[in-house]
Amino acid sequence: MGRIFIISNRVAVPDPKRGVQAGGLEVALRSTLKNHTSIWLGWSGEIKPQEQCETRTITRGSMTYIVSDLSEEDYKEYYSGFANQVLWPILHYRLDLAEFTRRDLTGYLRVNEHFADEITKVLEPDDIVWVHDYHLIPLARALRERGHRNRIGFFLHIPVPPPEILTAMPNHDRLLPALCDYDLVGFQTQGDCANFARYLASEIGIPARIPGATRSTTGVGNMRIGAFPVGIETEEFAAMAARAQDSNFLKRVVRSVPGEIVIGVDRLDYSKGLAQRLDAYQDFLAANPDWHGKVTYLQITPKSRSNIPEYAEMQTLIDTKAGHINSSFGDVSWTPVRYTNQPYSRNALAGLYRAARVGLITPLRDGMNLVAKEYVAAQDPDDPGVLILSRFAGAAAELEAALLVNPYDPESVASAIARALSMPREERVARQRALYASLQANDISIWGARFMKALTRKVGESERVEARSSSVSASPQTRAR
Ligand code: GDG
Repeated sequence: MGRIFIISNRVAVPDPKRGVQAGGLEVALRSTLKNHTSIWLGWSGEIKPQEQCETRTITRGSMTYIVSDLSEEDYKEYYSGFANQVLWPILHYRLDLAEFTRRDLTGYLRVNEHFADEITKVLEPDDIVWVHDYHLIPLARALRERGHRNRIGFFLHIPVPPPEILTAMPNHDRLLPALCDYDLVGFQTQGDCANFARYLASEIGIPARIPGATRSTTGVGNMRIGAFPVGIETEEFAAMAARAQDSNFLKRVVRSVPGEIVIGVDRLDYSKGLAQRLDAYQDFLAANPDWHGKVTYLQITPKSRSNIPEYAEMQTLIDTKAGHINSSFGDVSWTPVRYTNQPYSRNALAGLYRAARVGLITPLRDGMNLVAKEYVAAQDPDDPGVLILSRFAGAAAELEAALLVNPYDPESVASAIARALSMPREERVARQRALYASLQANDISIWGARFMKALTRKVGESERVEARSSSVSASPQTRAR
């Protein structure tokens, strides 16, 4: 096997001197990449005037980073526009929030072509390419058009809605069939695979079977699809949480909170269901006066994408709701909600999860949701907290022993909060055991290896299913493989 190319929208080059640490994806891929020469390529995170944009190569140990700056126009059209105002809402089932323009789609395709040009400068025939997430859907097609016949895989970190929603995306037929130029397309859950398989069948005429089990794949045209649910570094995270208990920061927080802690940690994003969650907590307080003064809800919500209008509006809405709960229910000695936009260190988060009796993770839709998994890993096995999890998070498929709730139904979430807070220790311990076992069964250390194995596996002829429509195999390279 040649070198491994990882391609993702953002590339955070670790720089210990400036305190830039490895990003989430880099931690996830660490064990996969450690025995290989690897090249990571994507956006530098910098926006510059067009004439000053450049591509730089930086080496750190066995990893080479190739990062490109984006122009103001690229950033607006590719990143803020098509990726975050069309693909993000639609793939999270929010057609109502999508704002499509042809100009943004053109910018999105242009930046993908640019990344393909940069890859072409350094790609060798036996290199393996692994592309990440919704920013880069057409990248394999752009590479095939440049003559590359390498193995190319794609992993989508966010959900796939049913075809009834996908087909409402203007120009979906220009974009989504390009996924067929990958050798392997991985999703978070079997539900996502099934939705995509239905799209292929109804829109492109590929009779796709749905993979029989998570981690198995199925042949679709010249590519394969499969579910590869992302995990976390379970034992390392558990150890970090146990250590963090003794930190001065944590002791100070715990001392300052009267009674039990309910915790939520989410980027400020409409997919996370924060407004509905605050409504549910308000319903809980209204229905359970005995808990007044004895429970505090800590919501840690670092800001994201603040330049997009929906995000700025949401910030005002959440501020207002949190303030309203505090003024309606709180008093001088008790603040029912502590809501902050401050980011915290991973250590601090681990300690806070462990100190919280309830993890309240209720996205309206989420590809996976790693916070739910981190909350479970952080618990004391002898006296664990209770995870309340949205049934619409990808993680719910694995974390069945959580209290699964419908985030659109605030009264039922309120009842789950009351139930979690008074759950007997034996039930908490039994649920925690089951949850922790499911984390161990799907630890992040094997995620990348599992994907790579499926990507590099030789596919038997019998597994190939020919497409009815020629649009799938638009590039001759794809058909020839
Ligand atoms: C996308 C998909 C999928 C949060 N606040 C702080 C902080 N975090 C960390 C959490 C967790 C990560 O950020 C968030 O991951 P999630 O999975 O919960 O959500 P997204 O950011 O939306 O991620 C998602 C994921 O990709 C992976 O495939 O699970 O469905 O939407 O690790 O701990 N970390 C630090 N300070 C904070 O304040 N250090």
